[in-house]
Amino acid sequence: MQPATATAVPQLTEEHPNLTVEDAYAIQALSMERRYGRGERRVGIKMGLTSRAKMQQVGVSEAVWGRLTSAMRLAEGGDLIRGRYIHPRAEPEIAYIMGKELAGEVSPAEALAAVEAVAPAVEIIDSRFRNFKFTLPDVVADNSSSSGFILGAWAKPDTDMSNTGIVMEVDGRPVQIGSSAAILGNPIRSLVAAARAVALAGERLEPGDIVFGGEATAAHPLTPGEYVRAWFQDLGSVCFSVVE
Ligand code: OOG
Ligand code: MG
Repeated sequence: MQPATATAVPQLTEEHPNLTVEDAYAIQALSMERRYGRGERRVGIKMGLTSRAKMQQVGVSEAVWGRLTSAMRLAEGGDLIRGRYIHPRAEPEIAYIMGKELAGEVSPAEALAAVEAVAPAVEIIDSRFRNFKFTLPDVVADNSSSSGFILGAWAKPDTDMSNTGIVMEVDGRPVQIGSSAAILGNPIRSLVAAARAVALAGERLEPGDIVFGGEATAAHPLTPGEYVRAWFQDLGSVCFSVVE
């Protein structure tokens, strides 16, 4: 999560080695309450570590989730100000917007029926922990590293998203290539997992909520001067520039 001072802190588990994942979700919920108190609105949720490439990149083997707020949204085609972050990374992701409520145990077909539209998207992750290093409870307490998001144009969810090709380019050069099939075999399973996760926290996905499914490749560390564009087969692209 983007700290006001953009300063890294030691991992929570260094001082509290017995911190559980359950404790960590309680910490996440409390820190989100603070943000809502400062005027930010919850606009949806993000799933993370839903692909093997990501699990390997960070050395954690369980899917996680976090909350997206209104303050995290960056304009499509706009600038990301590097100095506001600690060590930001970009992840191309498929985003869903809900047309109906969804919570609890649902099938992939029920999850898809609750989707209003899908969009190409990029999530900006920026771990609050030094060197982007964390254990599972650390990352969960840190809102699963979520720090920003950029949405492209919404499309009807009738396109088959089970094996969508994804290319992330920097200055026209591909830096990550993947397929949405890497997300739990089919990204709709991420929405199924999201419905279960929010219900366990006593929340639900409401119409208008945005859900980020998690990324299919490893994340790209951002440097000022870069122009980043993520392409998604059948969905188009989403872009932004990194400035000092
Ligand atoms: C944890 C968040 C992972 C994803 O899409 O897999 C995530 C991290 O890598 O810092 O957002
Ligand atoms: Mg992500």
